Amino acid sequence: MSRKKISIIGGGQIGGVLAQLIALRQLGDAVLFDIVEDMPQGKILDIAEAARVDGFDVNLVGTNKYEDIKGSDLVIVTAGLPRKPGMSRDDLLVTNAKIMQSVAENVKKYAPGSIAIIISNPLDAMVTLFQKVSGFDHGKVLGQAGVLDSSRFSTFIAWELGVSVKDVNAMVLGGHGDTMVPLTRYANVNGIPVMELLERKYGNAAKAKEVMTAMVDRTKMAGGEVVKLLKTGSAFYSPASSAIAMAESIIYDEKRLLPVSAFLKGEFGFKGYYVGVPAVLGSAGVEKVVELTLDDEEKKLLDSSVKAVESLVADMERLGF
Ligand code: A3D
Repeated sequence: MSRKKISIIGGGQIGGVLAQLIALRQLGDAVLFDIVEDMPQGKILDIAEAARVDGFDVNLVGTNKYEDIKGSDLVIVTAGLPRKPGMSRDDLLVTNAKIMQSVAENVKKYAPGSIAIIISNPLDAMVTLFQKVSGFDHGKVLGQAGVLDSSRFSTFIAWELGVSVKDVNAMVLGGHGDTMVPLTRYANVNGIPVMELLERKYGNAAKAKEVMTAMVDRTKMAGGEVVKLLKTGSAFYSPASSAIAMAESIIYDEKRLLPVSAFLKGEFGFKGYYVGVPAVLGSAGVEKVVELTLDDEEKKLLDSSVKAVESLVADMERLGF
């Protein structure tokens, strides 16, 4: 099997970590593109010079020329401003929409056969815009958010219960914003419901619920917690790792069922929007959106999360994007 070609658009904090992870895992040949002169070349040179020590052997290119992404199998887009303390993801809308428009035009021109994973915020709106401008099939454009939000939720559960995070399964659905929906009822440790384990730990249901609510709230605000500590940007290690999990499922046709921002054609009762839902990822991109039974409360939460995405997309369209 010849090596896949993966292009990263935006060589900032997330882009740099992505390039290093692709090299370390020998996931494919990587191209790191940025508009800042010499910066992607510098990062790639730095990563490439660790090849002997790390033991990887793939081609790595840093560039300011879109021509270099020609023939890419996969494109990962991180171009755009990150949040600063006090900003919401939605505050990035206008600036990042302009950037996303030019990125999508160039990916369409130079890598028309690729699958695109979008990471730039506000996530669900940026995925929508990339698909609209590129004209790519909906299943070939998807957004990374749910894998990270779910990993954050799983981490908090593992810390609370004193178990390995490897045994925690927890999913977060909905838009990538304050209205995201951590599915508490489905969260489990190797099949044992987290709520049951919390009730055993605390000996009463009310306290268990209170602890779960605190973990849900921390998950929703987890991006902001990191922004507040970093002061100069937002999370970048964990978003990069999350996109790599999606890239691996696509490149190796693993058919992993992961929560991603995928286009809905009636699933969960919604049509025409990109929203975080469980989906099977394989060599064709999003191969299937997987529905699950939601109770009334969960439906209400997902509904208001989709409404928030709808209103953001409407704002974007009103602004001419
Ligand atoms: P940062 O380190 O600023 O990198 C962004 C890069 O984009 C910079 O190097 C810019 O030079 C580059 N850039 C700007 N305009 C263009 C353009 N027109 N073409 C190509 N490159 C351009 O930010 P980051 O890497 O920390 O974050 C990147 C994006 O990801 C931001 O929008 C964040 O809000 C977002 N983000 C998303 C998540 C999710 O889970 C969805 C998590 C964390 C950050």
